[in-house]
Amino acid sequence: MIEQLEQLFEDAKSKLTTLKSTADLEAWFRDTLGRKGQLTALMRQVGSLSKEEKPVFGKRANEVKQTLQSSFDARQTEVKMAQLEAEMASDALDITLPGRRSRKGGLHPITRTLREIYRIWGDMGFQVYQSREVETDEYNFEMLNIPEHHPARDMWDTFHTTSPGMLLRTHTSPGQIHAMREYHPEPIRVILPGTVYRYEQITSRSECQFNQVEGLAIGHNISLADLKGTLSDFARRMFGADRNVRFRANYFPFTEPSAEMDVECILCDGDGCQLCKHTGWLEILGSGMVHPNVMRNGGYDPSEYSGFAFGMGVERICMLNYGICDIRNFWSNDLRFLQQF
Ligand code: 2NL
Repeated sequence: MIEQLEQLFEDAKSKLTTLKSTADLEAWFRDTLGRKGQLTALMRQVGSLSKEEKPVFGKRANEVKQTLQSSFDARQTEVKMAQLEAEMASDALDITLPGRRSRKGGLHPITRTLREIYRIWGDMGFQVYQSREVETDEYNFEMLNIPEHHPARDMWDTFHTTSPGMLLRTHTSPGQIHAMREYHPEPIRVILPGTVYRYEQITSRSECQFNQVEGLAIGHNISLADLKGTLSDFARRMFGADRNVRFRANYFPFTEPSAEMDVECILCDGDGCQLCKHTGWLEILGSGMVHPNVMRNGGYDPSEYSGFAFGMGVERICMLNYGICDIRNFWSNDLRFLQQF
């Protein structure tokens, strides 16, 4: 029986070295070391041996079992490694292939125009002040010298919310009141960019949502000359150094006096064309000296302080700059339009 054991040992050992798959290895284990395997069967016959043979056989059988088990473990590791290497070789990435170029996005034309405006006002010492889009009636109208039932209210068609007194800002001016109340009694130089909302008919020239940049300068001895000089400088930086500007008297409830600023038509240089409706001028912004009532509402004493304010429509300026003829292009997400920028 000891010869049978040695024979089994030799056969199993040599077979093990020929196995190349995990399935074959599992089969070998079942046949040899498993509960119903040959070695187990042989060891069960130990009872038929003589008293002297038993311990010799038992000791050898255990040695054989342990040796086979560790040979099996080693072979199993070898086979798994070989499999892994084969997989890696066949699935290997070819790092010499050319990469896929990622598609570059572009900035929205309104973003470009806004950044241009920020840069120019930033160079002139104005910082960006941002504030909420949902406002109270008080900040959007009352504090700006636009009382209820006053005909001036009709200048802004308003989206009201279901909360009484809460609305979508019709201009960024309420932000100016927030800025004044935050900074008084310090001097102020801010611009206020942002989306504003008006409940009106949508056409090629007006949407119910658009962007505005307003500005505010408050301090001692700020005069209409400062307004004209600063806004003319802005126009030159924005539209070209040799472009003329003109101011026309106008009315806004929050400024007194008020004026609109035009620049010479950027298409025909003032000769008259379709863009400027043959006037030679393009209207760019509204402005004025801050009304004493508004000054007081912001916390400044109008006998000590004065200031000027202005407001411009970003879409309008962008349309003039790029020759865009329909404002609805901006927010309709048509890539054929957007990819031109
Ligand atoms: C326009 C005209 C303007 C202002 C906005 C303003 C705000 C305060 C006080 C005084 Cl808190 N003024 N803002 C002043 C004049 C004109 O906007 O046509 N915007 C598109």
